Amino acid sequence: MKTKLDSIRAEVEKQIAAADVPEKLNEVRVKFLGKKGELTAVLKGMKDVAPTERPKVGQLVNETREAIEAMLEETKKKMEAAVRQEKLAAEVIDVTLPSKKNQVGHRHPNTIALEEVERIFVGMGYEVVEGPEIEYDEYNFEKLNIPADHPAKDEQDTFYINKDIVLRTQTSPVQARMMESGKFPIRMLSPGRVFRSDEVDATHSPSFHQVEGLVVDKNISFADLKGTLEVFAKELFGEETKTKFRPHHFPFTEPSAEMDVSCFKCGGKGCRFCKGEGWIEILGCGMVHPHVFEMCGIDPNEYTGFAFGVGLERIALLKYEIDDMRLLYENDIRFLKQF
Ligand code: 2NL
Repeated sequence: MKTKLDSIRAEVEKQIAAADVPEKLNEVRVKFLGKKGELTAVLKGMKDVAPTERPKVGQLVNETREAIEAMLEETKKKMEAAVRQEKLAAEVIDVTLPSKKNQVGHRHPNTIALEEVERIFVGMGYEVVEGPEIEYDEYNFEKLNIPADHPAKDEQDTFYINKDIVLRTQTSPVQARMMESGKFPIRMLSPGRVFRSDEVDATHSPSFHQVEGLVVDKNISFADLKGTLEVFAKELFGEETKTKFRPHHFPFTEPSAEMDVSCFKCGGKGCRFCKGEGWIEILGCGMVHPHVFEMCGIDPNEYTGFAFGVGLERIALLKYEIDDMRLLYENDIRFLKQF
């Protein structure tokens, strides 16, 4: 009997040593200790053992059972410890490794220029108002005193969705709506994307950005326009900047003017940047045309106002000395990263 038990124990030891996963250990347990297991079979054979021998044999069987259980338990613990160790090893972080380089984004030069323009006018009490890029012909042209036979209305210049709806060619329709609302005074800035049917080159694009400004109140004069735009020019290009207003024509303003600033590169002496002129054209402006007021339901004898329009790309190109507008639209990271 003792040899039989010893051989079972030796066999169990061998099989435990061969087991590599907890499931295999369980198979060993079932095979030897289970209901139909080999050790259980020995126990069942006790009835053939002489009664005087039974306590001794019983004790031997129990000892073997305990020894096998202890072996199984110990091996199971070892396996679990190994799994834990493996998990921990996989989670180890080497804090001395160099970090991955973060690619930090950049604001587009257009955005930088717009935020600068907005900052200046918000500082003078203007509100920023945006509106739709698709507009009624009526708001884009008619209410702005641009008649049906005006060249700007030609299909060569304007994108038509149908005969009544266009891609806005300026942001003034946003301002026309504000005037219609009849709340005064108005001090507003309307930035946004505008569309003109232009061929792409260094200074043209079919889609660009404009910032328009409008002030409407009682007794607004051309002096207010000049003073405001002088402050704007000095804030944008430096305190020493001079301004010059040249007569011009726009259908929506009367009188109209274009404003030049003294070249911020040469201070007005004339250089390559200002093409020897000493002056750089910056924006169009004027006193709101009485017809425009009337079409927006405002009595021009009671209210006056001034308006202006700046090309945002033009400001960005000048300020950051970029010589081709197309660079602003290509979004080449090597370009954008310089601002
Ligand atoms: C330019 C000229 C300008 C305006 C825009 C305007 C708007 C209303 C009434 C009157 Cl609602 N005028 N806007 C006035 C003068 C010039 O833009 O060359 N822009 C790039």
